[in-house]
Amino acid sequence: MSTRTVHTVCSHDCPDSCGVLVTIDAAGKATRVQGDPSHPVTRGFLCGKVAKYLDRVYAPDRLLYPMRRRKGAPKGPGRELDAFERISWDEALDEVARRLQQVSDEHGSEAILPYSYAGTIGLLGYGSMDRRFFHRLGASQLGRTICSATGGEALESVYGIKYGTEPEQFAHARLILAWGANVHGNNIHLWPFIEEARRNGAKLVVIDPYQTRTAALADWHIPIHPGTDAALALGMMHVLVRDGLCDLEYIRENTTGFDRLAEHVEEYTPERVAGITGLSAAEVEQLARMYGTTQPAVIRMNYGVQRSENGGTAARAIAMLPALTGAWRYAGGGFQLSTSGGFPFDKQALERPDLMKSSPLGRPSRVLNMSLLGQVLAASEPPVKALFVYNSNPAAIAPDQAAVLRGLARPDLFTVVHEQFLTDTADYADILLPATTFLEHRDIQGAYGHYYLQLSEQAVEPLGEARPNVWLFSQLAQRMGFAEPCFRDSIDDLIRQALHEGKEQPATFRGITLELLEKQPTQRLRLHEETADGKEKPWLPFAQGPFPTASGKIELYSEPLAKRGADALPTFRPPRESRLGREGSPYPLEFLARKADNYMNSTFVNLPGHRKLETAYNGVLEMHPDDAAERGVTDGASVVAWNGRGSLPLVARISRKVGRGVVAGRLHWNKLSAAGHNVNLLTGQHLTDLAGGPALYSVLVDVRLADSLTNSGD
Ligand SMILES: Nc1nc2c(c(=O)[nH]1)N[C@H]1C(S)=C(S)[C@@H](COP(=O)(O)OP(=O)(O)OC[C@H]3O[C@@H](n4cnc5c(=O)[nH]c(N)nc54)[C@H](O)[C@@H]3O)O[C@H]1N2
Ligand SMILES: Nc1nc2c(c(=O)[nH]1)N[C@H]1C(S)=C(S)[C@@H](COP(=O)(O)OP(=O)(O)OC[C@H]3O[C@@H](n4cnc5c(=O)[nH]c(N)nc54)[C@H](O)[C@@H]3O)O[C@H]1N2
Ligand code: SF4
Ligand SMILES: [Mo]
Repeated sequence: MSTRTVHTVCSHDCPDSCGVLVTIDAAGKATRVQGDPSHPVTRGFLCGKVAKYLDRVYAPDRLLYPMRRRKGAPKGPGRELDAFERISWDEALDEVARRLQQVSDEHGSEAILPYSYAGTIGLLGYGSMDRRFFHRLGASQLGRTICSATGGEALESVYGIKYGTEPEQFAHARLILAWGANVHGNNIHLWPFIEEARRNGAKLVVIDPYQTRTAALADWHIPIHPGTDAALALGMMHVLVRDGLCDLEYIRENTTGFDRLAEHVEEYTPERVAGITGLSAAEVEQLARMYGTTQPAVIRMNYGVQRSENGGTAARAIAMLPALTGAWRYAGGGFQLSTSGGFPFDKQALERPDLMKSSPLGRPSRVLNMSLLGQVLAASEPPVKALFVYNSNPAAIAPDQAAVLRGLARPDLFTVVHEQFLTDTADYADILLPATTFLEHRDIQGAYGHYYLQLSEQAVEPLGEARPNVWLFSQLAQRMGFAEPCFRDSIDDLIRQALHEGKEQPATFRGITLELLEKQPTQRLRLHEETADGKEKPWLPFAQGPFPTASGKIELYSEPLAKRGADALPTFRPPRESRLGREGSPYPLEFLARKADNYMNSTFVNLPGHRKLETAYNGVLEMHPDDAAERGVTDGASVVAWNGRGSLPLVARISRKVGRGVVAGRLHWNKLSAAGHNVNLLTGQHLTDLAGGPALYSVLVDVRLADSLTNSGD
């Protein structure tokens, strides 16, 4: 057989979910990856991270065999693979099953905690057989809050569902606000649509405390003070109401609570908002008037906003703006945070929460918040005695790293890690299991940045003895003696269940079956109606109600939140770790513990080619010249950024990418960093105002010159 091409989907945690074509040679080896040109949104190109994906798949440091920690080898970094001995899959599965059973017998099944996030966002790899397994086991449930839960709850509180403007429609916008959204770095496939709009005269405004590539390319960059977005949105509302720029007809028909909101925003005058956000009053006016007088106007808010302590409220307030101006009526107008509400997969069938009833507990188990991993491992009742990590690298990505690492180092904690590489977390494993990449298994995938469902075919045989998540948890279920037939479901069974095949399918999935996906792997969700003459109508998700909220309207005032004692109307409160909320704190600088443009959270950091592209930022702290001068810090100086949670050695880069009072660093691997820690040494376990997310972007630090440290970050 000669070469062939297989359709796959990039499964990294990115809004774009690119279609990826993989070329396979006669020997079954992948020789090339390229963007699928027929994908209407991702249109044939890949980001720099994945364009070199074969470097990752065939990396010499891939984990290829199950391994067990050698007797006496201490947990933690420093010994690489020497700490482990190779074992067979049979031995590994037997041992894991035996140890989990033992923990369950001795401490109760809730002493077992799965820890997973979005290493793959392939539907089955992200959550299917694994969920079934832990539900049946009676393990603690994991509150998956680390990324988007806060913003998701905010959006649902206003609109009832996570829908947003289609990316294709951005081309028709006249005004685009990228609000806490690093489009160019994190969501590159939206960029060509924005450029198309700009060629037709649209303006791009970026609201971000950091001058990202997106901001540098914008018509107007507003370097807002971190955590003050709610105030800006409320100030914009003040001007919209005051100057009669609201679409009162839209508001009357579709929203509830407008009168109360209008009264509430009276106090958010441009002058007051200026004092909070760092903009001038004239800029607040200008932004509000620009937004209120331009249609179609679209807001691309990404998850940057909701990572601050009161980010849930901020996200709510920003999400309300298009409801006030009626921007939802226009093709190319509206708002996008996530499109995931477009994919009504049958989660009940996939995850089977009902299996908790058949567990030793006989009831739903407790939920432990993944953003509090440090605390959870230090103290919970019953204590966590077994941790099963997959799709995640908590040693690097979870906040308050010192606490997390203390927990992972506990000798009495039995830790399983299913991974592709020897990550910072894998260094703490008792049993280390090799996982496949998206080229090596079949899955289906929705997206959170567009409305196409795709089949990701298996392109190559698994490397070494690497195995997919579904296989692992199915095998473990057999080892544990779980008799339910669902544990023997194949990947294809799971796909059919997810699509509600054989049942009444939700309207947006109508006719989408595995069989169809095998013929045409990219399927547009059935959202669009046709006009009488056969043309397609633009899909306007919120042009009119009813809305899936309690009131059936867009909720500008939220009764459900009021009932929980939360702010029914969005109200600005400064994060405690911020310049306005710091009262008594000795740490004056706001620290942005950012993502890297050339990594995906902590993924790709181990690959030399990717690391090279990030050279300018690895181990670097960006500082405003005035903040640096005050501390005698010069460009290239070794510094320490510190707070009550830790001291992190970094190299200073004097930069106007950050404003006065803000410093920034980027995610990395601990063990490839100078002092064995990354930026999460400084982030904390304080939570956001909605859904218990991590306040990763509400962090105060101070910075001083290092005594005599040299930094080896490459
Ligand atoms: N290259 C790359 N792409 C990625 C990722 C990656 O690590 N690298 N991660 C992926 C993941 S997991 C996600 S969730 C998405 C997230 O995509 P984004 O939401 O775009 O991600 P962030 O970089 O967290 O935040 C966006 C911007 O918000 C800014 N920001 C921080 N605090 C505030 C604030 O208080 N107000 C405002 N207005 N802005 C603020 C940050 O400076 C940042 O530039 O990206 C995905 N894509
Ligand atoms: N300081 C700071 N901290 C952050 C963030 C930040 O912006 N700043 N961002 C936060 C956000 S938005 C997120 S989403 C989280 C992300 O946190 P994580 O979801 O933990 O993301 P990654 O760091 O990409 O680690 C995912 C791991 O899963 C592995 N993996 C990939 N595919 C598979 C698979 O099929 N099976 C198995 N078993 N493993 C697989 C990869 O090799 C990788 O090591 O980090 C959060 N932490
Ligand atoms: S990381 Fe995002 S942009 Fe890059 S290939 Fe994957 S889906 Fe596309
Ligand atoms: Mo994320």
